[in-house]
Amino acid sequence: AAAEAPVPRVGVVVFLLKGKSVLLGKRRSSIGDSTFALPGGHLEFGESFEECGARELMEETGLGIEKVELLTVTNNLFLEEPKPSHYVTIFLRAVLADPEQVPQNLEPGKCDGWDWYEWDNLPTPLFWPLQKMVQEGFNPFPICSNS
Ligand code: 8DG
Ligand code: MG
Ligand code: MG
Repeated sequence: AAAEAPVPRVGVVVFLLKGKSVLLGKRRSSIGDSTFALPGGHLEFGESFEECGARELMEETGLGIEKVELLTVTNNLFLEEPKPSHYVTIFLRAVLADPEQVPQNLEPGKCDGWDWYEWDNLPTPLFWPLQKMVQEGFNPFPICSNS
């Protein structure tokens, strides 16, 4: 059979916010290997963005999330990869359902481990779709009038 023509896919990723920090993990993937990225994955047939974000968080970190909100969308072409790909990436934010809960690395083949990083002191290198947003001044935290 002929090779499938490539099509854009939908990625759903989550800025999980805790204090001034976000949850990041170093990727183990042909796309963005060894860069720090948000938890998330592929939108499945019939899912809402919020359902997908909560499912991926649970699968990858064991964390339950709440107050899931849509922030923005970016269009990302990964043409340099062995298998060129195109993602429409949906960025959500959320907070921990239980503030005491600790992330687990439930997919060690895909991630070196999860940790909290202060927004003003992010690790390098960031996965480039995230790096680009940071460079453009994007901030996932809710606006706080008394800071
Ligand atoms: P799945 O099988 O669990 O559904 O997918 P996954 O293995 O968890 O997929 P993923 O690569 O983590 O996420 C899907 C795509 O989303 C990824 O290949 C490219 C896009 N994406 C971005 N930015 C980010 C990000 O910060 N984190 C993650 N995880 N994916 C991102 O454009
Ligand atoms: Mg996943
Ligand atoms: Mg993932």
